[in-house]
Amino acid sequence: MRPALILSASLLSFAARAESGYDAWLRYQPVEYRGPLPAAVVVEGDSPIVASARDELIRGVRGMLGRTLRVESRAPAEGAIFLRRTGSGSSDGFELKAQGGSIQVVGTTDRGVLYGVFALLRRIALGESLANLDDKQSPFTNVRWVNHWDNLDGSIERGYGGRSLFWDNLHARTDLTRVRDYGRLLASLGINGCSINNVNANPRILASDFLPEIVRIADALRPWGVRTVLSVDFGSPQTIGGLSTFDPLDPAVADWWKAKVDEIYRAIPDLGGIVLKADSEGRVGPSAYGRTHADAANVIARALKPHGGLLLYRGFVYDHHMDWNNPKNDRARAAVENFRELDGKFEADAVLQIKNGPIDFQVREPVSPLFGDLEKTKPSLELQITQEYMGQARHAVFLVPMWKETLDFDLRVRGETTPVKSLAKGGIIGVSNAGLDENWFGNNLSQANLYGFGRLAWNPDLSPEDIAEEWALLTFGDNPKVLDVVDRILLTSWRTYENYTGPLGLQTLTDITGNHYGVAVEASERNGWGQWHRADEEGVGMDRTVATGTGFIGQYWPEVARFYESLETCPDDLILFMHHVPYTHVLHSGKTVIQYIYNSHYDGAEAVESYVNEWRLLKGLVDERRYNEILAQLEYQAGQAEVWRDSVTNWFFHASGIADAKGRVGRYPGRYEAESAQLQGYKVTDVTPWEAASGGKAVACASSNCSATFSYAGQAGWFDLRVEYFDQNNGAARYRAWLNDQFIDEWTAADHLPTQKIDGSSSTRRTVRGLALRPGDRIRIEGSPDGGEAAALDYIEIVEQKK
Ligand code: GCV
Repeated sequence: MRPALILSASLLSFAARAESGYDAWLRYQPVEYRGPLPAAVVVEGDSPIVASARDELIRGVRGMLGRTLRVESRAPAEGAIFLRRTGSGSSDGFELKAQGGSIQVVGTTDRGVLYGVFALLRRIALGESLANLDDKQSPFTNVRWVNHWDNLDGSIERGYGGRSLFWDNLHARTDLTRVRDYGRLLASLGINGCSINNVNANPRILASDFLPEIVRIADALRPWGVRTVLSVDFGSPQTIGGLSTFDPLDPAVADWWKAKVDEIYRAIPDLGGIVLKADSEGRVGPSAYGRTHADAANVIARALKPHGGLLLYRGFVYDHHMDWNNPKNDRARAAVENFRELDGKFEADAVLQIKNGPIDFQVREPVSPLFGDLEKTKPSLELQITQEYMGQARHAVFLVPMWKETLDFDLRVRGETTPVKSLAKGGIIGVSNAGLDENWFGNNLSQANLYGFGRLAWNPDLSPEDIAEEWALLTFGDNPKVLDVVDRILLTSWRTYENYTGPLGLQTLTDITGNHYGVAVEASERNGWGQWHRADEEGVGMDRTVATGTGFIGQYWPEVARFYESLETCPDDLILFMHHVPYTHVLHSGKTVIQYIYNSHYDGAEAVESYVNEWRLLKGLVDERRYNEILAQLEYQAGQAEVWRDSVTNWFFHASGIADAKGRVGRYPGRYEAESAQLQGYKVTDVTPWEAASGGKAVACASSNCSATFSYAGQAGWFDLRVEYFDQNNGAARYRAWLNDQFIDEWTAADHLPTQKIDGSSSTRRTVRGLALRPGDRIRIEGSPDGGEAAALDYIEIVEQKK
């Protein structure tokens, strides 16, 4: 049974402060714990990490139990919590044991002690008894790192939670409090390394006069056992070192890397290592000199080796100028083709960092076959915590179920059980991109992804259900109603998002050459980037079979290859990733492909609508600020899900010419197009891509004030009014709504959506609830543009009010 939450008056102020989301899962809210607890803490050793462990223990116990542990230098007669390290073992494991009236927290390393303390505090927070405590844990891998794609100017590539924690204006931030607090969050999950700059690296990171900036950040992370890691540009020997070459086989280049790495280690002796993106997406690499990826990795790995540092070489290498017209071309094959031949040529301290799928963090991909292809090279698994193709923290998508599928996927290497997790011993690495937003990610629910990443990197055998439950309880308290709703949203959210953005292995149908956010079904086609789905009038999907397609499937071991090659066995979820089929092809589910595409989009949009309704039932049960923030996020998501639904289904209806058997696509009861309204000042404009706006058109205001008047033609009754408008990010247009002559609402379009255009990324919904409408009523929307923002409108929709 979970304990009831008791808020004591003295702790209320702490609770109120904590509810911005800043404390994430480390809220340490008061809990009722009836078991015995020693009154003192005795610490052996005085390293900064152990001091963090001691202070955290005191902080957590004080917050949750209202008691302040006494710090004693020797064992008191009545027992204590002992923090000590054995110094044996190379991993950061720990043991928690209740003994007599004492609790032993014993780590194999200082980090182990710290992780043991966090585990102890988590048990208290989860309401578990400490009476018979006997728990021994060691991490799955020694490399449990996060990568940040932070630029030195403070911007973040694919970051959705504010500007960089680390950098501003080409310097380390003056105030690094947030970095220290982030280190604490990471440590609470057992994450022990953090790369602090973008893999698209600014060479300046290696300039000697820049080193003090890195030192400051490393100093902030160190007390939490988080080792600093750097991303470097492979051309640095030339750009920073002044050499005439960066050829990895040139002895002067090898000497330069050695001297540079030595210099860094003199200042940061515990540097974790270096991440390298080379010959990818325009980055320079060994190909400039006809050298291999192994040559590139090894020259840096050899420099790192004497210091115990690792070189993480990114396996994300592909040609982004591929010929779309050649049906045999396939980006998915790139990783194996680039690295298979090099197996055995990498230094022992070079680790290949491989994304979970063969493309690029799409809503669904098969596992990268490269994991099963390396015998001598150590692979690590790269996952993306920041939700680049997954709704960019504007959509709630809990990624743990997806990661779990990757970790558990059986690659059948040599016909034997070989889950990916048994191969990824080189590490588990997550692209985090947390930022300065108070709740770190711009969305309270997105925190669950960092939490889940850390828990899985420590123990990939944990289940998504357990992780979701744990996170929900630590983050929102133990009200069963709250937990049920949060768990349900989290655990269904990936499928929901997939349903409306890219089912059946289509990949995320977004603007892949731009912001990777809004809907744009054809953006992936007819260009060299290779994220193709090849949908046309006849059918859809990439033929990756060995028999007739690109041969990608042949990169898997035979049992897996056979499974994907045959339409009989290929799972519905990946069918269009692996095969090109007619729209009338019948899936295992019994539905045709086209009907599945229609249904899944309606199911997805409906599911988000249900999240909103369920969340609204939690009013008063979740602190007000986070309740309102999450409600606003889910309501926005519900509007966007509808935009996606209509765009994708209309696009496929248009392409296939096959009607939706349920008659929904193209028919929108209660919808009134802006282009059909009585317009004053507003001009009708074509939207690109056409599917991103209802009817392919919107109205935009070219003067200082415009209006669109709609005449209501339905029955009398109570309704909600939804106004679909476009919130571009180059202004803050004002809108006002009137029912006949009565003013009913006003708002400003001042959200920060990733586009200046009138398109699927800016399309946004405003809901005015509870209007009594009569036939012939006039609804007038007035818009006043601002800056480049045109106060554009797509349509209004009048829907029966939900009971
Ligand atoms: C940091 C994708 C992203 C890029 C990213 C790249 C990578 O292509 O869109 O922003 O670059 O992956 O992982 O290197």
